[in-house]
Amino acid sequence: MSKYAHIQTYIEGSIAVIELNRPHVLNALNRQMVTEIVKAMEEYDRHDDVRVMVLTGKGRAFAAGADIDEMADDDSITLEMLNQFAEWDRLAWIKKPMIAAVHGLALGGGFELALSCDLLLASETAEFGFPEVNIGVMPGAGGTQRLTKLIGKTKALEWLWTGERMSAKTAYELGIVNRVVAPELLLEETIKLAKKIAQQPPLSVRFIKEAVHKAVDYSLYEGMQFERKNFYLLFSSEDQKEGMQAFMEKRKPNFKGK
Ligand code: CO8
Repeated sequence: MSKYAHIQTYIEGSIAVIELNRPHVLNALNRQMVTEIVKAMEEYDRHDDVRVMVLTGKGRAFAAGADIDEMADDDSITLEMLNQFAEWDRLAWIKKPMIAAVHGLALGGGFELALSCDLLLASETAEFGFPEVNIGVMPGAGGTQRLTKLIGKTKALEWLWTGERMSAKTAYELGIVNRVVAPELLLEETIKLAKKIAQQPPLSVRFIKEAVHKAVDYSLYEGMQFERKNFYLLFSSEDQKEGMQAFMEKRKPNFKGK
């Protein structure tokens, strides 16, 4: 029996798959579900056999946002005291690659969850949007920030103010989505990409992720200093010795993540 109520998880080779599992409410994110997602991801982040994580949704949606039923009667002070976003923030500290595989709707908190991942694959039927404005609120789990950093102020404001949904094709053209694939191939293609990344030396993958994330917040010069330190640090790894030795011996490297 699964140890989680609202998600299902499994490991396939070196890939961990986390499925949002409240399809009867289009995977609306209630608080317990967010707790479970963060817990599962943190566990996989420390799991020796896992190199990449894939997040997807069961049923016809990825996630239609935060659970409106749960929060409709909340007041500001309750939300402040709950401090639920502290949990979301922990996703930013996950070191391994996280790939969102989005089919159907990714709205509000569901879109924010997908944007918290490093890569995003969408099926042709996927639609993204921030409809919070339509119900008198606004994104609260990083949506205004992450979308703006990805697509710029003017475009972000239009999507956030109108609450309209964007197609997978538009999300691709805006640079939000890595690839758009046929619905029946979504998970297969995502796992294929995850496996390709999983074959790379894990420490390089990890330090590249860190450095690229710094590029969003740091100046070019600060970012380059950070990059350089990570570059030097990799020369303390066995995988650097193995990778370069294998190149010189004209053989395939055997990376161990050490
Ligand atoms: N919360 C709770 N229940 C939901 C949600 C939701 N966000 N979305 C869908 N459901 C439920 C419906 O109530 C319905 O349940 P029931 O069968 O018991 O009536 C079931 O899912 C199926 O939905 P519909 O019958 O409405 O299906 P449709 O295909 O007709 O419509 C829509 C799909 C367009 C997605 C519609 O359900 C809808 O508009 N949903 C709300 C979308 C929305 O406003 N999302 C934003 C929520 S606010 C938010 O995300 C803030 C983020 C803050 C941070 C996150 C913290 C976790």
